[in-house]
Amino acid sequence: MILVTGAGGEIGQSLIAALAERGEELLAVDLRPLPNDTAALCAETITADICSAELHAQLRRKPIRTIFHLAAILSSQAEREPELAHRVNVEGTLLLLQTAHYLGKQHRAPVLFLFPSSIAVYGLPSREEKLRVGKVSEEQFLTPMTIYGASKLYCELLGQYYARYYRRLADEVESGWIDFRALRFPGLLSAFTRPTGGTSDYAPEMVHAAAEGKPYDCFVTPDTWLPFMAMPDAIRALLLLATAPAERLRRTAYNVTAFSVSAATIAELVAELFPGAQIQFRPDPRRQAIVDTWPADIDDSAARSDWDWAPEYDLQRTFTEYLAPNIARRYRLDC
Ligand code: NAD
Ligand code: AKB
Repeated sequence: MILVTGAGGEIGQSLIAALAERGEELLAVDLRPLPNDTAALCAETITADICSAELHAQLRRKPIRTIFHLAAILSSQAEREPELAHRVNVEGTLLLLQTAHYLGKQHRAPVLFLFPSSIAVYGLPSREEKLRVGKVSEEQFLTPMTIYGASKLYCELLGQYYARYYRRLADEVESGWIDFRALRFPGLLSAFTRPTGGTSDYAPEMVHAAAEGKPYDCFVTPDTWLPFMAMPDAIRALLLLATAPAERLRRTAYNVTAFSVSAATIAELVAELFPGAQIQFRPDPRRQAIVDTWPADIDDSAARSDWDWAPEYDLQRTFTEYLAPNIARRYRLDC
């Protein structure tokens, strides 16, 4: 059985569709009830807080072998509610690692634990430095300025600690440990769902607003650069890492990306796709300050060499072959 937490979110809904297509038995957990079409693909759904003791007691009775732990408070919301973000992102992850270890011992086998981290773990000192350094590797600039970035970086280390600590104990090796694997995602673009609470959200928000014929005020400046990825590639990355042979993995947290693009270029591509698009740039200083500390691009060569990662959607394909047809279908447009 595979457990997906945060299953009703953007990644969760797409991941559940992909896992169900592979015939997996799925247990989905989210604070909110899942959309009906996602719930229908799961063997069981639980509506609960990831920090609830009752939930963990329930999970410990299930034959769970793999966990995709997606439940989190994203960056912009986390800056508004830092204590909530710490509780969900850090305490929720710690509780789930403890449950994973318990399950591993029960089943006398390692539990695979997939954790989506983020480019938010990086903290570039200034906008100038960000543009000067270009691609950032996994070991550079690990000085996040947000509670979200700090919580992601800490949970990567916590997962690594749990994996190593229990592996070191000889008796635990026989009775199971946690096989912890983390991905540092860039901003994601989904045609089927809309983001809430993140700071890379300006890109998908521009696309969805234009598709609905609504005006959009972009909260960063046109010359703001970030790495991005289409949702199908994000799901492929999670599934590829999940099935990669352990002996090939040299790290616990890997950068993955598809393309790096400015907000101005996204606005141009959106205007090509939806000629009536009304996009204005009205930067929000707080959100701009967050994005200015995130890298303009990341180096994902370790993922490419260790587990054959390569994105299928570059910037052009993302717009013409993924967003355009699927958004047209979603909003029943002619484009
Ligand atoms: P999302 O906000 O769409 O989904 C998160 C889900 O977690 C929501 O359905 C929410 O209801 C649930 N949740 C929140 N608090 C909870 C709690 N206390 N208990 C149980 N469930 C709770 O986010 P997403 O885009 O699907 O992201 C999933 C994961 O991927 C997150 O960990 C996020 O940090 C990470 N990530 C996302 C992106 C991105 O651009 N979407 C980029 C990097 C990393
Ligand atoms: C956010 O903006 O918080 C996320 C992320 C890049 O982690 N989309």
